Amino acid sequence: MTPIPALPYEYELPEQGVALIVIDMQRDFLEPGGFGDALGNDVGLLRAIVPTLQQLLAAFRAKQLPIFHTVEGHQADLSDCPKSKLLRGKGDLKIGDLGGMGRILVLGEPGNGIIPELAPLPGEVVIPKPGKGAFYATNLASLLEEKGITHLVITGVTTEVCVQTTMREANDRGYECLLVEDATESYSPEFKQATLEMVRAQGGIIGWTTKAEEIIKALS
Ligand code: C5J
Repeated sequence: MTPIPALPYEYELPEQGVALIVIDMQRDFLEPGGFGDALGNDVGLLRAIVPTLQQLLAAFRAKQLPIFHTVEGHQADLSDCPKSKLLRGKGDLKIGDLGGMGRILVLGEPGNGIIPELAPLPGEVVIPKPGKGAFYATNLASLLEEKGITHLVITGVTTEVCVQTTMREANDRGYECLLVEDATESYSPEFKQATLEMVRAQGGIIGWTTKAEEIIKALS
């Protein structure tokens, strides 16, 4: 174990049994014409974390530690999209409609692809997920168990939606979760800040937060 500076106190990073989780760095959320854009967000804001994520990916790859990418998306017939999610919001474009990058939030469409700068390498798992949390209706739990993972380094977008939901799901399942402050982003800076604070409140009720450089230093 390597203790690394974190909040609310040091996080013990193991040499094995740790995985990097990269949540929903897909064109749907980062580029014009996708789901994030359809909901009225400034999608350019999320690009700030791309260089940091590239560094984290390189550090995990160098140590041959497991990496899991997720993408939020639905089957083409939308059979895995609850009506509540389908009908939510008052935008012009809804899930399944044809947007600027194919059908919005549908698996396999151009907009559903991970941005090229963060493209998964062969051997890295990409988990399609119909919900906000990466454990809901996916095989993530069994894959983590197979690999003996106990510690999760969590990154991606958006901090207060899919990232936070996944971290809460993981925490309830007993994982030691570390959220990387400069490798997660939100369309709303105040929501990001609030999420970081609520995760590490009450002695780390959901887990820890730290900066990417602390993890990279510990791994190198
Ligand atoms: C959202 C996500 N915000 N990846 N998805 O709908 O956070």
